[in-house]
Amino acid sequence: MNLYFSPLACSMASRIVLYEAGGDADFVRVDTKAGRTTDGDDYAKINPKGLVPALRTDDGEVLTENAAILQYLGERFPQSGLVPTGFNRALMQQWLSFVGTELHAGVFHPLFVPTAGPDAKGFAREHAARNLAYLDSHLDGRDWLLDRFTVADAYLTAVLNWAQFVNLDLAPYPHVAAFLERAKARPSVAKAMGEEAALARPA
Ligand SMILES: N[C@@H](CCC(=O)N[C@@H](CS)C(=O)NCC(=O)O)C(=O)O
Repeated sequence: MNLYFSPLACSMASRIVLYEAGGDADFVRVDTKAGRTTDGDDYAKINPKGLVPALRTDDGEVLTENAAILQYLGERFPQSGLVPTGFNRALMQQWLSFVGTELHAGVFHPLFVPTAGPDAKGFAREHAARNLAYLDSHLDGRDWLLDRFTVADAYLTAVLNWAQFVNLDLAPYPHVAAFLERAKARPSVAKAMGEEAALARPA
């Protein structure tokens, strides 16, 4: 299995899930700007959208989109309990969707992208205030999004970790900030973040 990733990008959620589950993969770094893997392969032939993550399964199939990859990985290691069953599974999908649309695409994407102007960035910060307040109230009295750590928490961890890079203060959302610290204390997250931070640092 190959996981195509860029350091500290959303693809880190899949690395966290693999470490949580005790799974293994070949991690293939992608320079998304150049459209190449570090092996020199044309990434457009792997994921025509040019984005990480992408996963090549042991059967040679390619899967893209965080929500799909995370669920696939969680189910591949059912003993991990990272994908719940029954109604909790639907709740987990609800949170995957919230993280992917309201936070990743709605807040952090416009804050990161240099071509998003002041209006777009202002909208993103308003969107952040509304959605982080909602998340904060949900996390009041809870450790994780559901009653245990799931793949949705791995995605939320990767996304919230970007707040430091876009000057988004989490202090007004103490339960969100506490979630991030709790997640960082998990061995899987500490390992994934440590490895990817080292790769992101200029040599
Ligand atoms: N909808 C996609 C979004 C993936 C995405 O935005 N990936 C970012 C990294 S977090 C990326 O590859 N950006 C590179 C670029 O825009 O050139 C998913 O959920 O997988």
